Amino acid sequence: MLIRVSTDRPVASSEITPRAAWLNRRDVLGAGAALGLGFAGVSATAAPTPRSPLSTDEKPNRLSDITGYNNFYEFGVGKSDPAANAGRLKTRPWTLRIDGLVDKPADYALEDFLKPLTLEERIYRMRCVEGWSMVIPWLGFPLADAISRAQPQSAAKYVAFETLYRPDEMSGQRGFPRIIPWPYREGLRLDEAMHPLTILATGLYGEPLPNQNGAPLRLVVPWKYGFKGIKSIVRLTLVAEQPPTSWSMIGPDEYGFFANVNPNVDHPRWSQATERRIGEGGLFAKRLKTQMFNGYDSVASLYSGLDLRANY
Ligand SMILES: Nc1nc2c(c(=O)[nH]1)N[C@H]1C(S)=C(S)[C@@H](COP(=O)(O)O)O[C@H]1N2
Ligand SMILES: [Mo]
Repeated sequence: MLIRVSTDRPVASSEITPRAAWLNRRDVLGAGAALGLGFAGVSATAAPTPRSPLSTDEKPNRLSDITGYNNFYEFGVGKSDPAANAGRLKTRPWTLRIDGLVDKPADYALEDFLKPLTLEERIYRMRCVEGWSMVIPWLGFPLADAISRAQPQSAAKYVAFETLYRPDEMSGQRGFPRIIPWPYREGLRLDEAMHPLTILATGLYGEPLPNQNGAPLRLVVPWKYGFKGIKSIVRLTLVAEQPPTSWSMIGPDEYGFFANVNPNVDHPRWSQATERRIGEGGLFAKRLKTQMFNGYDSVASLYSGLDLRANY
């Protein structure tokens, strides 16, 4: 695939900001100042706490890599398409529906939903099934907090997620052929969803989430391949059976439901044993060895008794 290098820099000034500087800026954000991102940021509604102990110590990617090299097919299939096209998406007002097997189904105005939550920073490795990885400083809160608020019933075993469907603002949804059946859908088993490493992100690098990264709310599951990290979420549904997902609908032999990072299971068309860290030495950079569960070993107990070759 042709890799185009984006020149679109939605947050140009902070492109190569050293960590210390953006921590300070984040404090400013916590005090309520929104930094020219076009809306009063969701991330600014709660002052973020210090960095989570769940974070990695790896050096985060540059902001320009994180915001310029994206998969978000609602805005096109090229890596720089989301940066070029996602500016049209209106992220306010935004409604999050939580329904299905819960005692308290509701349509939440996102701002109200986020107000009582404390955002924390987590620096997570992210591994795309296409063979590249990034390290991203997310701002977010445990998905478990959102799910608990709706009071799941005992019959609920999975969570189904849906992205916004709004072809007027999402050019990729107007295209032909339809790349995937919209809306984009994902799913987690309930115990995966409730795991403390699983977060809903509202920001990165201490600022509100750029549209191309899934504003205003996206899933981050660091031990799974990137496609599980559904963006611009409008609905969470608690269900009894494993829900269909976009990628397992179009390529069940290539993209399994579990999608745990596993260097021992090849994608049918390429190896999953190594990865290229975006931003380091271009195409000729030494490839890194991919770690089981992307290095997040503490999740292994979720899968005891499950054959991870058959359940990829
Ligand atoms: N709605 C939606 N969510 C999506 C995608 C998409 O096309 N649409 N792409 C997925 C894939 S394949 C990856 S690797 C990650 C990329 O997230 P990032 O652009 O924030 O790095 O988003 C995931 N979430
Ligand atoms: Mo991906």
